Amino acid sequence: MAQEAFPGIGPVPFVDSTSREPLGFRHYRPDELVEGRPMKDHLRFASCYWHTMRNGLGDPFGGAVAQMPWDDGGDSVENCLRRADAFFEFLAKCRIDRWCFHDRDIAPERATLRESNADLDRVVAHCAALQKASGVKLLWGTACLFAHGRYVSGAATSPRVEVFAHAAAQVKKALEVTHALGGEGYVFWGGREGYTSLINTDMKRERDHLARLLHLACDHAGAIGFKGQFYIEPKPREPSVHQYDSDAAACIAFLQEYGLKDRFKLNIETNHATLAGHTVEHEIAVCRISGVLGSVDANSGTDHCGWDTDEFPTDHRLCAKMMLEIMAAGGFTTGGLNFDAKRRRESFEPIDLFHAHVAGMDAFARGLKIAAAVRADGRIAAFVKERYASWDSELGRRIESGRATMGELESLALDAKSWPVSSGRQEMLEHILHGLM
Ligand code: XUL
Ligand code: CO
Repeated sequence: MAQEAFPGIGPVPFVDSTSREPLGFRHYRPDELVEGRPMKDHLRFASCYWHTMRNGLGDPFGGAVAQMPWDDGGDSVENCLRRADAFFEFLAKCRIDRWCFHDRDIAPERATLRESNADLDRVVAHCAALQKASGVKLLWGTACLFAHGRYVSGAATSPRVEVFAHAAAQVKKALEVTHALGGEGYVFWGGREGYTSLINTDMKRERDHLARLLHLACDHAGAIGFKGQFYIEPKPREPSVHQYDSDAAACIAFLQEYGLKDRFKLNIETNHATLAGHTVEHEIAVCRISGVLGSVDANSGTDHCGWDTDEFPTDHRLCAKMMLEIMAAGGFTTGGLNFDAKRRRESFEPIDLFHAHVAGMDAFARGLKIAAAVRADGRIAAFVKERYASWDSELGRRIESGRATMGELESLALDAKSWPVSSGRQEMLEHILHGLM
């Protein structure tokens, strides 16, 4: 048997909710039923390869510090295979049964796409075997269309047609390997699809080209029989000053404008929502009402910082607010909670990977239980229903169904001297909500 990457650790135990053992699940119980559904099916946790295995925790001021004794730092396929072994060992010990990756996380970029594809195939075959042996599933795959220098001005939105061609070819292969691994979804995150200055940018052409790549991907999925869900992941800035997929509403409008809404849903990321000036609950709600909530990249940010810090979501109150919206949308089907999160630079020991994921998983488990309690309590939902009750009147129904005319409404309004408005009771509702947390 290969040498263990995490000797002396795990499987992470289930401990009492009052336990003082830090590396243990105080709330997460995979098979415990919440609203009749096992916790693990509500939460559908995934770990991402790029942060868990490939992030050395460097920052703009200093290099990698993460200790990864299983990784020799080279770009041989053998090193890639050892890394995959370490990752699947981590998943099993941490009780996570899904994962996500970019093509270039798991296998290196070579001089030509042909050579890169050949090495990717070797690593994918190994990952397929690891999946089979462990029962772990692929939540989604994607292509890295932002790291290589050819993508300096975007991939689908590059001013160079040759770069578009390369991006399309890379997506083709990434889709094929996602399909080969039984992926439940495929993500497009904008990467460098945006602009730094309008002065040198043909925005119409760039958006048209982005939509063209998405259509090509849909066509190819049909050709190879990939029935997984496509997702777009909104983010307003970073790395570009303006990203075309800036927030959920902008993405939905884009999908509608280009005839893509049937095939795509959204992958909402907490820290991207805050960068867009929204809460993550807002972004999930926007998806919910449009029927496009797909998946969630679960992380958190530092509100007063303005950078995508990709911190682990360890605050159960944030998780409860997210779970309330996710449950209101009917819960996940193909999607899940992917920890698109990295440890702080100072948390550089291998065991910190466990502490970080366990903290996030437990926060979501607790958040799930709180959300279920809020729904069972019912006072907040009842208040909101009552607040809009006048719309259930004959007049409300006539307006909502489009039967009322301006003239009819004017005749009701012209001589009115009082209006039955009532308090929104925000503080009372917050008191109820926080009391249940
Ligand atoms: C970048 C980001 C990506 C996507 C996948 O901010 O979130 O890691 O999730 O490309
Ligand atoms: Co993400």
